[in-house]
Amino acid sequence: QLPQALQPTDAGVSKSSHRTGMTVEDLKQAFLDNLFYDQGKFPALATQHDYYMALAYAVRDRLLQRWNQTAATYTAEGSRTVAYFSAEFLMGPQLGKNLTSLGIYDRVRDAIASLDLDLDALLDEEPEPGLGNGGLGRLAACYLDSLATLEIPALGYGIRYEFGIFQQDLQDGWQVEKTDKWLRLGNPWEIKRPEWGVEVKFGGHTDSYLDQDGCYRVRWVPEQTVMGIPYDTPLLGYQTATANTLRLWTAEAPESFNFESFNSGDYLGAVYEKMISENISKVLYPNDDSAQGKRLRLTQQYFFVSCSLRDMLRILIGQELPLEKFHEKFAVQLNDTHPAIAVAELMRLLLDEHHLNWESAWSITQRTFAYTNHTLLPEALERWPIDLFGQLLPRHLDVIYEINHRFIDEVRIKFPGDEARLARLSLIDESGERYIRMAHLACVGSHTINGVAALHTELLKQDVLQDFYAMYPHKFQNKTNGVTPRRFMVLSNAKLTNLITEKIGDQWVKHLDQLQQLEAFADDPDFQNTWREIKLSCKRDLAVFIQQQTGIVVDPHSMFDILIKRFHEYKRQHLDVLHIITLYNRIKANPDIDITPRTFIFGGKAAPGYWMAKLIIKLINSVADVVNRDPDVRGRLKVVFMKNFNVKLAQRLYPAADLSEQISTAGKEASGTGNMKFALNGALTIGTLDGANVEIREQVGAENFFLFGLTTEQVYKMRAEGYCPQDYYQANPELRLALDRIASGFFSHGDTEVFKPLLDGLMNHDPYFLLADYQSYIDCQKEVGLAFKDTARWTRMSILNTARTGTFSSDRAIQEYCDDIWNIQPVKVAQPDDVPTAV
Ligand code: GL9
Repeated sequence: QLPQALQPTDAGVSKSSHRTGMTVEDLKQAFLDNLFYDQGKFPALATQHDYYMALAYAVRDRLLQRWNQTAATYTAEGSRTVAYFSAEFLMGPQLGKNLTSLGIYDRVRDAIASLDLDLDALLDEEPEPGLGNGGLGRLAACYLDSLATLEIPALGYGIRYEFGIFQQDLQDGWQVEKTDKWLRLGNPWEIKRPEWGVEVKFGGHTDSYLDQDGCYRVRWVPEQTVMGIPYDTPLLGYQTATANTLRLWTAEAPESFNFESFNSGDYLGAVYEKMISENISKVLYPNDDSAQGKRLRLTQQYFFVSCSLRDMLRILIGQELPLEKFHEKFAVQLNDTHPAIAVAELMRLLLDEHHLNWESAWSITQRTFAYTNHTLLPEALERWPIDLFGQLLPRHLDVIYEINHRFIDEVRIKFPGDEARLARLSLIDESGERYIRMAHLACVGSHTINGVAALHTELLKQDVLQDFYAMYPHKFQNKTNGVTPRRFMVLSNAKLTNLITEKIGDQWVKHLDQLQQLEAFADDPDFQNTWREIKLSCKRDLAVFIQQQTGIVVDPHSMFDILIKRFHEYKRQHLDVLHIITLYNRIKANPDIDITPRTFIFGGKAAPGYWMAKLIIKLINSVADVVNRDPDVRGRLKVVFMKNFNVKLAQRLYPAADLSEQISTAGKEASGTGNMKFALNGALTIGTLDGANVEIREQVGAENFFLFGLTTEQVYKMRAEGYCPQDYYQANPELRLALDRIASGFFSHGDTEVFKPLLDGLMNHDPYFLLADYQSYIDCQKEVGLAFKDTARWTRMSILNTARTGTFSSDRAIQEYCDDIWNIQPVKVAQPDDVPTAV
């Protein structure tokens, strides 16, 4: 029951009519009013973007009604809340998503059509909020969708980067980066909350003093202050009234920042300071799976973590709860180590600002945080040079030393006399230049540590975090990743969604396991036909788009063989290229050879400083140029690189895929989530036993999955015994021909230098075992080609892939986090219609 003061939330607010009404007429009227009153336009002057904004605001009004209701409910009930801390949230466009959640997609289409406008064109106007690099940021977005859909009180906390992930362009086949000005035309989904701004301090030094009670205390005397200003975006669950909040922080100069310099005439100095402050939230670091150790990056991490913890304390105190209940009110999930500084910051806040003793503060801290590890790559483990860290956060350095001191004592008791172990476990790396190890801080400061796929969690326990596993075995859990079927099926694949709903009803959208019911139709010829027609129709849509974007004509009847993900050597996009070249060479040797026609589609960005990844992009485009033009190929092979891969583009690609390429070196990909999106949309996977591929194969059945390549154990063994890629080159004529063709300049207008670094790397080191896995991949691809020709078999496999991937819903993953890590229950929010209306 809501207390009187909060009931109802919309007392005095104009309701029904077009402000919140859900009829086609209401929606149309809201749209027209917004165009006039918010955009200040009438049709003769309005742009497509004005129309998009008018519609977005109409939709937002409906969200706000539910959002206020949700906030009132949570406040009244003092609900336990998940705080998901993440430096990245790759949300994707919001308009379509919100129409789906509200269940008004078709009505809005009609309302818009009745004005002779096209909803698809308006949806296309929305710029992508690209506040993430890839899998890790998109996972955070899927999890927020599931949290709201499962009616779990939750806040996403992160950074409102002014420039998100760069836009990728191609020049002469090379990647070039352009800044992403996603906020240029305004963001209708966010609400600025300056009244909840907080101050964040940096730099300076610490000193000690005796307080009034004669207690020895430490105080931080910082040098610089910036303001963190929150911007809130409502996130509505799928056909629930629960609208949670994504709260992203922008850095601003504090109001009083420049009075002295300003008054002393140093106007430029004052403006400079403002500029420095605003730099903090200016741009997303575009590195995926690698850490750089840059000062601004640590500043960003501390900035958003400090803002968020202060915000949570405000909420706690506002609800008149004592500090000792912080961990009862909030469960904080650390999305990788990017927010791990939160462990030290919460300690500092409790000790220095709220005067708790160490034991109480530490107990609260450890019971608050849980940490998700997302990578096995050593280069991705964040470490901060002590000097840099101490300059920026001197007080936190003290706190970390003290945490370490107590932790090392604990280790000493458990493993007496094991000095090497102490050095390995220490929060401080002292093997050379001294560093703070953020993963160690996260492990010590959290009650639970989880990996993101079964294999990944095992490898964490045996390898990367084995000493922590020995120390705290009870802390380790697996939480296999999941993806939201709302965005990656309902919103992006309406045709398949409708077919499935016709067959098994609509409950599968929230209970994805129910897709199992499709198994009954896997061999039904009528169902198979419809299934095939839908896939073909999705491929036709994509073919049109490909032609618009690239000028390349592709055949929708050919196999759409898709590899989309960030570019990285371990993901082995170049292995796919070796397959293309091998097929091409076979055609050149025997132009009448019978091969299954394929369209190879690539997409993905390379980190701007990752030269080898950029060279692989260039290679794909170079091979594409030759293969696509060669008349001998007779259209049997097409190679397409779709530039600027992002959520928007991804939504066009998954539904049209026949084959999903998941070909990383075993033991390198923590999970992958694209693999799940493909399988859900009925694509078959060719993949290694890596990440979640292992579990996907278990679910869909080995006979419905194309497996190739070395296992993790075999890779480890080969590495230990000394791997010689040259041997494979010498022994395999097709492999040799493929590599020689690249080296000869065949794909580079005679230039024999350009791909040399790539080839030298493969021939001499090949750390990702391409040459070792080549033949197995080629053989497996042959199986794929044959299977595709057997349409009944292929369709059956495709149906079974969709039917058996329900477990990869992010709802399943989030339910496990709720039960096993957060200990949190849903809170029912009343639907607007159930709410008593104000008179
Ligand atoms: C990643 C892993 O590499 C993926 O295998 C995993 O699926 C996701 C989500 O758990 O996390 N870790 C990581 O640093 N990135 C991942 O994708 N990087 C990016 O965000 C691109």
